[in-house]
Amino acid sequence: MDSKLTEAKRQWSRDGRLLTGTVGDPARDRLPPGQTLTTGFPVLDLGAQPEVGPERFRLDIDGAVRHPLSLRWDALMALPQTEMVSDIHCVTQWSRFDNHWRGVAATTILEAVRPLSDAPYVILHGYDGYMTNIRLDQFASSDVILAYSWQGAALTAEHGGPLRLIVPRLYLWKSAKWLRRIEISVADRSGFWERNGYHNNADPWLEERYDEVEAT
Ligand SMILES: Nc1nc2c(c(=O)[nH]1)N[C@H]1C(S)=C(S)[C@@H](COP(=O)(O)O)O[C@H]1N2
Ligand SMILES: [Mo]
Repeated sequence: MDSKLTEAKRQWSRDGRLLTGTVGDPARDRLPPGQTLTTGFPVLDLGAQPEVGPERFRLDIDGAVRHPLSLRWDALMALPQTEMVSDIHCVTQWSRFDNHWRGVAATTILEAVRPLSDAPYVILHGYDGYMTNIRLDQFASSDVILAYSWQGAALTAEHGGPLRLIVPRLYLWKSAKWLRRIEISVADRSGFWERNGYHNNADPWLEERYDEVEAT
């Protein structure tokens, strides 16, 4: 999956592009450093938007867990449902406030599968082959949701429908679209953008856009 896009992004990473060199404070500001507010909802992905109808849909939650699950759409809907409102921040510098999501809380999933105590990482897999990694404590945050609805309507395929993850406290590349598998893992493993120069941790308030790059 190498391309002009990933080469350009690796160059940005080497150059430290977009870095302002400031640290944001979520208690004081709503917009993280270097971000611009948008009211639209740009679409960003690797270009292959898979069609995942309810028949084909499966969500596996497996790896280092006591009770692995392979959920069909109906089984997912039978879990407790919730609604959340959050701001999202994309590394390409747009942020969007007050996104209303409906779905299943990540904490609900974790209660069902029960991760083993020595497994502190989560690897997220999309139907398009996309992968990204976060820590289990980040995934277990009460604002993380497996979302199938945005602003009161079914999540569109271009934004990751039928089901995507939303991790509002991290840059949006950590929020896997077309969610296929949640793998609880003993070891950390870099995902697609993490291997292409993006920061492993992705905290927008610390401007963790790129790996090992100092702001200039
Ligand atoms: N499965 C999958 N998830 C993905 C991506 C992708 O290519 N495939 N791109 C990521 C990136 S880089 C971004 S910025 C956000 C964009 O989400 P949006 O298109 O809804 O704005 O999705 C993330 N999740
Ligand atoms: Mo992105």
